[in-house]
Amino acid sequence: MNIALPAGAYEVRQWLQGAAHIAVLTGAGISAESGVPTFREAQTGYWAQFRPEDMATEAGFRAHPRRVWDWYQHRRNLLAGVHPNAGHVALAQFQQQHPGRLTLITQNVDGLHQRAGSIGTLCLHGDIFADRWLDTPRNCCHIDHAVAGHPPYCDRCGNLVRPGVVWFGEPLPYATLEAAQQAARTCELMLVVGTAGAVYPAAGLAQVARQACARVAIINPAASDLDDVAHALLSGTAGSVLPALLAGV
Ligand code: BV8
Repeated sequence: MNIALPAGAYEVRQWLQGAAHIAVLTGAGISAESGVPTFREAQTGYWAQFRPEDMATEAGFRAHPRRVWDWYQHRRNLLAGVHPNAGHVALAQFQQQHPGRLTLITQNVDGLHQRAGSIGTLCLHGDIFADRWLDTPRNCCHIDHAVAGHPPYCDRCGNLVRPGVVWFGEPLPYATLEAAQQAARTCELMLVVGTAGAVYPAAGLAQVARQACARVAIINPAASDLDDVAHALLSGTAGSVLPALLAGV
């Protein structure tokens, strides 16, 4: 294999070759090379412009529904113009070539893993393209009958439409989190790709894998809060490291 790999990658490839079950946890960084801003990077991250508690909480939405709705619409519009990158594609191709061997867990809501062809993706934080009513279960009308607005609303009961993502302070979908924890407990190797490791319980999955005696390898061009959980740190981008790492395994 003549593709440049960062230090430590050959050892991780050996772990990959020997692993019957691999878990992969991804964060916003895997979509960076698709042109999607990450959250916490100081210069360009979304949070550099906004406070998370203002934009990704129910309280923030109730306080300023238009501002939060328009921020999500801005992100949806941006996502409509981007494509999965080589990192997303490498994971999807591995899943297709090795059915059932790789469980993909993502914190991302952008849908790029699914668009790359990944199957059974465990979306811990929901889907930015899914809408739902803010107040449930008020069965006043079907969400498809919401009146257009910023945000759309029910003109009979005033319920608001909100993005179908998991905001801070909200529980993760139980079955999805359970499946992710099971994958972390039973894998021989966990790849942690493109996450600062600051958001829980998602970030805790790396520790779960480690405690279950799995090898943990991080792929990230920078340090992360999970570095001390890892057996290997591969310094590089998802779009360059994943294709080289997974090719021919
Ligand atoms: C909950 C959806 C309980 C919305 C998001 C334990 C300890 C401490 C705190 C808590 C804890 N348990 C719970 C909490 C509170 C909170 C939390 O974790 N707070 C943190 C900030 C301290 N967690 C919650 O509130 C969670 N809910 O626990 O509920 C509960 C139970 C029952 C009943 C009621 C309540 C919910 C958290 C989910 C929040 N929603 N997103 C949206 O997207 O708009 S989080 C948001 O952050 C995104 O999902 C994002 O993916 C995620 C994590 O960020 P990262 O993916 O890591 O992105 P970031 O920008 O930070 O980093 C990018 C990384 O990529 C960097 O490291 C960079 O170096 C790297 N990179 C850049 N380029 C590349 C690259 N890597 C590879 N290649 C590249 N090219």
